[in-house]
This record gives sequence, structure tokens and C-alpha cells, in this order.
Amino acid sequence: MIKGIIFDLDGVITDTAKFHYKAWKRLASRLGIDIDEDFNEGLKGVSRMDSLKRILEHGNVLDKYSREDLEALAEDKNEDYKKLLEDLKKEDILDGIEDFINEIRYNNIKIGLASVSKNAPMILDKLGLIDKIDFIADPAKVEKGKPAPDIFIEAARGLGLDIKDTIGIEDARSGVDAMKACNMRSVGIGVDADLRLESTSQLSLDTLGILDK
Ligand code: B16
Ligand code: MG
Repeated sequence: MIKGIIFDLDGVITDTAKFHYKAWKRLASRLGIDIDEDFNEGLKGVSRMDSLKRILEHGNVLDKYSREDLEALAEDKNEDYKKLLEDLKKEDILDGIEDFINEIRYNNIKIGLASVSKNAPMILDKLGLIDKIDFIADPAKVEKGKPAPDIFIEAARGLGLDIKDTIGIEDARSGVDAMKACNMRSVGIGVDADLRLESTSQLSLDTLGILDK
């Protein structure tokens, strides 16, 4: 029986990928590296530091930077990213998500968040959703990012649930792979998973019930 639904944030609840892309692109071009939207696709679900390393590797310059340089660059990107998020509001919630969250709560099913974003609580607050989420897994507490299953395991633990009683929702390949790695049932938005949907507007308990045969 489904007792908990675990959401990814970026690409499922709201589209912050476009802001990550803007901030990374600006930082990369400052360093003489060009990234495009295809490259950005591969950064979805990847932690801030690992994203930075991938960009520097892409420009063949990773070995030029010390640990301290990397920390400073990641911080610069985050400050720029946070400025882009300043106007984020309720209207930026992706289609159907608010109704789906209300339906889940009405049915006494718990809601968890498995995002590797350290900005997740601030983003949920701006969207007016923070009080509707029962547990936000803290990415600082898990050793490995997606596609390792750690953040999903931590979200289920925080909800007090067995993995087998949960379903996770993701938009990134790395996130679906993370769920598969811990045998969590998966819903993919625009990505193959146990159940693939093309849009968040298709999410409902009825649609997910298909998984619960
Ligand atoms: P932050 P998710 C991920 O969020 C993003 O997809 C990824 O692009 C980003 O680098 C990562 O969060 C870290 O975010 O810099 O805010 O800590 O998809 O796991 O919700
Ligand atoms: Mg995502």
C-alpha cells in the first residue's frame, strides 16, 4: 500500500533548471567555457559541486583549480542563482502539482522531498508549499548524490516508512536510477521509469494506483 510519495524538486515541483542553467552559463563563460542546454540536461539532479566539476572538466581545466577555488566558484554560482530565484512565487508551481499535493494530503498519505538542492527549503517556502511537506531530506546528511539512492532512502527514513510503501517522482535519469538502486517504485516525468508520464498535470492517485497492483 502506498503510504508516502516522495518528490524531486527541480523539474517536478517547479522549473528551477532554467535558473541553474543561466547561473552556470554565466559562471562558465567567465571562465572561458561554453555550455549549452544539452550539457545542462546532464546536470539535472547533480549536486552543486559535482556540476561545477563537470563544467570545468568539459573545459579541460579542472586541474587548474584548488579546493578553495572550487568552493569560491560554487558559492558565486549559488549567489547568482539565488538572485534569479528572488521573484519565485506560487504561480511557478508546475501544472497540477498543487492539486496533487492536496489530494495526497486529503488521503492521509505522507509527502517527502528528495532533492539534492540545498536551497530546497527556501524554494518551497517561496512557493507556499513548505507546510504541506512532511519531511525534507537534507542533502548535507547524505554521502552520495543521485544516481546513488541515498537521498531517497533518507526521505523514506524521515517519513518513518519502508521503501516498499513509497513511490518517488523524478524528471531526471539520475533520479530514476537512484530510485531503482533502492527498489523504490518510480514515476518519471518525461523520462522512462516504472510509470512514465509526459507532464506533471497527469499526476493523480488514480494514475499512480496503476503501480499498486
Ligand atoms: P543547489 P533536484 C538539483 O535539484 C538540480 O537538479 C541540480 O541542477 C542542482 O545542481 C542541485 O539540485 C543542487 O542544487 O545548488 O541549489 O544546492 O533535481 O535534486 O531537486
Ligand atoms: Mg529534478
